[in-house]
Amino acid sequence: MNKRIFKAANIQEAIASIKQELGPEAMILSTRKIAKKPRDPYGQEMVEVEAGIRTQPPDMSEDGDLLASLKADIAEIKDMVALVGMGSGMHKVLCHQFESVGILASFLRSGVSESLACRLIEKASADMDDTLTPGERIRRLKQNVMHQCLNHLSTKDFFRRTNISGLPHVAAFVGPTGVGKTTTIAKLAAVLRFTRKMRVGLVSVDNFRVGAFEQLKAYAGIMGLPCVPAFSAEDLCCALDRMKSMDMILIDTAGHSHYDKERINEILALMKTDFGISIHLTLSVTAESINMKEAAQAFSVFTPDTYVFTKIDEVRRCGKILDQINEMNLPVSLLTNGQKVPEDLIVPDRQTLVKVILGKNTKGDV
Ligand SMILES: Nc1nc2c(ncn2[C@@H]2O[C@H](COP(=O)(O)OP(=O)(O)O)[C@@H](O)[C@H]2O)c(=O)[nH]1
Ligand SMILES: [Mg+2]
Repeated sequence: MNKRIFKAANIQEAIASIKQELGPEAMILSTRKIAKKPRDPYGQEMVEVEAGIRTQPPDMSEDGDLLASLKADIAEIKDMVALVGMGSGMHKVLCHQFESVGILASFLRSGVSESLACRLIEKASADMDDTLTPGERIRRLKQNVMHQCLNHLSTKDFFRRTNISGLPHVAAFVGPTGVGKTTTIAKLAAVLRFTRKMRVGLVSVDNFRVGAFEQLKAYAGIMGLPCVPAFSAEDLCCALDRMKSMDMILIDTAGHSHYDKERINEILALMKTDFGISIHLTLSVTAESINMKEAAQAFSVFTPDTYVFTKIDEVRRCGKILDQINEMNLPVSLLTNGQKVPEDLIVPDRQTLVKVILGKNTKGDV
């Protein structure tokens, strides 16, 4: 047996690294928690997992496929049994709905938190028909879980031509510094202008003159779109008034730390205009779940209409999106998957979103 020790911030990350580095046949041999060092203020509790893989390839007979699938099942069950005790919710799920082992493992591998995964499975297994055969139960459970996920998630393409009122749709992007707001606006502006043939104007709202305008202006210059800065509520009203003939006006906001409540409130006050502005909360999936949650809370003062999740190309698992939507339920309007403007932009439908989150197809196959 070829054994290795993996350390990670949590069990999901450890399993993901094990599966990636040792493959699906890897077995978990032992787990332990490593307490946070009391003297290190930045230290975190970690988990240490010993995993191993057989060095000899298994004998393949005529029933090789069946054998391989049985072995994978057994390895998965061993994984899960080894994990019992790491969290109370998981323990409950495994005791009461043992057939959900594979589903739970799938969720954890996608990066969905253990507590949400357990809750979804518990809900999905409520009212299950006791007369079903084990095979049918699993199939039904998978369908129910997928149903739960789909019920949680919604998408909305906010950026269609809808100016029946004769006024442009004004959409502002808010979120922490560096998440990709300006880049996303540039991508979206290009799609709206060149694919959807809309008239598009850009405004950069900045309460601190940090030079955010230049970046947007450069993109606007390439696409031949009007672009103006606004440093006050009056500036913004003027800018929106000047762009009245547009179909869509996209507002970029200067990035601020989500801990800087004062600056966030200044931007909020600045955007209080008579134009109805839709708000799109932009969050990067590279952030840790807890930071994403805190940022979303800080920017919730804008009462956002949709989420934009950026940088999905930079992570292996996007399950945290499901956790974030569970925290604050909003439809997802856009996803971004790279730095290329305008290519790396996705206007997702629900199926695409589930696929991104769970990394799977959506026909009951969690
Ligand atoms: N990998 C990756 N990088 C991105 C994506 N979107 C934006 N970026 C990069 O993130 C950095 C910050 O982007 P920017 O638009 O200036 O962020 P802002 O501060 O929110 O406006 C830049 O280097 C972008 O190229 C994405 O979807 N994937
Ligand atoms: Mg910016």
